[in-house]
Amino acid sequence: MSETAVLAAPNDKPLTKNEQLKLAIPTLAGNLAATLNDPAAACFSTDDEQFLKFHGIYQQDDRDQRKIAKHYMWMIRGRIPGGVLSSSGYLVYDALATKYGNQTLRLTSRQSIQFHGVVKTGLGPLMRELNLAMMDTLAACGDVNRNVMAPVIPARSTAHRTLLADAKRVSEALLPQTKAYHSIWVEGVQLNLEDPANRDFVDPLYGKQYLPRKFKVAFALGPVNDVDLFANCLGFIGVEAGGDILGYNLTAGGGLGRSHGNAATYPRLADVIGFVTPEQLVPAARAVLTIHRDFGDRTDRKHARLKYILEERGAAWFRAELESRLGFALADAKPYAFTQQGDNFGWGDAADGSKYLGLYVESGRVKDLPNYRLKTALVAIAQQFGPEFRITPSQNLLLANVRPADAAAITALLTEHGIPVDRQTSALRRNSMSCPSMPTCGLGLAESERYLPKLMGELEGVLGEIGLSEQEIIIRMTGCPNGCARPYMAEIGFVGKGPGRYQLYLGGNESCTRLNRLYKDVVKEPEVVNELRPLLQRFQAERLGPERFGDWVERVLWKEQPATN
Ligand code: SRM
Ligand code: SF4
Repeated sequence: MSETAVLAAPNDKPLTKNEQLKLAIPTLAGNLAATLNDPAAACFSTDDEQFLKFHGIYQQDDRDQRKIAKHYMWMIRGRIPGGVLSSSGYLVYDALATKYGNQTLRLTSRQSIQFHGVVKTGLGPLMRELNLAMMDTLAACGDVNRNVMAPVIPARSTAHRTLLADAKRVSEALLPQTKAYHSIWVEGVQLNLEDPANRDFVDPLYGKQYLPRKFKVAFALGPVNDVDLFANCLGFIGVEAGGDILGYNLTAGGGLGRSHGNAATYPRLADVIGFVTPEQLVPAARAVLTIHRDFGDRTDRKHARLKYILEERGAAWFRAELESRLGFALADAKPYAFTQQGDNFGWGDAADGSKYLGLYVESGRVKDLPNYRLKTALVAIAQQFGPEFRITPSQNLLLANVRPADAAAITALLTEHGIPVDRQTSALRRNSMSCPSMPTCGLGLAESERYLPKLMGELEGVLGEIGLSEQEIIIRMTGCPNGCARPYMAEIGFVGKGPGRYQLYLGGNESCTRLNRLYKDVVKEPEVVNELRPLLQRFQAERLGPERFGDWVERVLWKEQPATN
């Protein structure tokens, strides 16, 4: 089958509005450059909002100010495969956030960086300057492949280096080819939509309609599942031989987004499909993407992710379809094991003799506080020592390729700026994540990034009372059920239901290979700690040896009280 074939919609329902937009303007140019260049236009049209996403941009408004007036601002997300930036690249991000954004950089749960609070006059210059520095935001959002994730730890260097290079190869191979991105953001020119070359443009991989929905790829290497591999549409688990990568177990059909009150939407873990060699990697990635393209539901965006194809047609059907597109049979998956998730903090030694430093960044928000000047410190480190910046899948930072002779000076610089290197934060915070939600996210129902630190303080108090201060528990919070900080994989997950109200999910595991389950449908903010205290007390009393909280929930709590989902 040709790479660009699009099968008929699986039912007779009309195509969604987004599908019609993509068909009408397959270059994804919309009217973006014209609006950008028009000082009288306060914002982009609702149609253009959809096109903006393919360029890595979201039109937002400040939700704190909604009652007074709609205050438009833009969020811009970088494409940073594997989360790796050079020091000079990082300095560009920092300078642009300072000049055009809200003075913060937001490290994301997919190893990217977001600018928040960019005003319209800053949007064009920011995009141009980022691109002129040879970085881009193409396909960081939209119905295309998103930022490709890869492990950050350079400790076992050969295999990790290969993995990262392969992640970049896949990222490049899945990029859309439209020339609109360059035309709008670098040249500032509106594409002529009537020109047949633009009107009839067909992307060689995505076709005229792109994907029915977003598509996500991650690479992982056991025993560390730091990327939450099974939450991705397509995953590659590195299989090592002789210290390098022999090939990959291919996984498909993971995804977390759901909607309140819609049981037809649910989080799902990916299935392990088979094994591919490094040469088969890119063809396999493209073929999986085309299965999503051709079989995904284009009539209902809530049902359009690849995970629903896997759930409804099954892994055996999927493997046969993939093999038929590839023209060869896949080998069976090879043994693999994940035992842990999460980041390394403090100094570590890489196999090539260099050092790396893991830094905790609360909710991924790089900013300066009076006694904690992380933003300034990172700029100084980039300028003086030039390490590689690696954004972790848990919204933290790893400075890599540090010369051993520089380590002491970097520690001193951080200490001067109020940032400890040894004991950076509590065991609880080290394992936490939250999504941005208010005031930038238009979909947020409850606070997340602005509430989690307070809740963490309260829970640290409870754990201290019952003698568990050093206990690691993976806690994640999101302001709505879309799942951006992957709360459904956490040992304790909070999912916003409305202002000050959260669903409480319990029972994920240390390696983030198990979905948690709903424990309470509504917990009000003041009750969260009282809800958890007795459970944590019982966990302390009943745990078997070093058993984790999530495993205790699975072994004991779910036996007594069947989960509601
Ligand atoms: Fe997300 C939409 C932020 C990772 C599932 N996500 C959004 C938007 C763009 C809101 C919107 O559509 O208007 C959020 C912007 C908020 C803001 O103000 O910045 C947003 N998502 C994020 C980030 C920044 C959260 C973070 O704390 O880091 C992450 C950016 C990742 C990146 O760099 O590419 C982010 N989003 C995720 C993840 C986690 C992952 O991919 O590993 C998920 C769950 C996994 C998945 O996709 O199934 C996720 N985001 C969603 C969904 C639900 C999709 C679905 O299938 O239902 C939406 C809503 C949508 O797409 O309609 C969404
Ligand atoms: Fe927004 Fe919901 Fe994602 Fe949080 S989980 S960033 S509230 S879409």
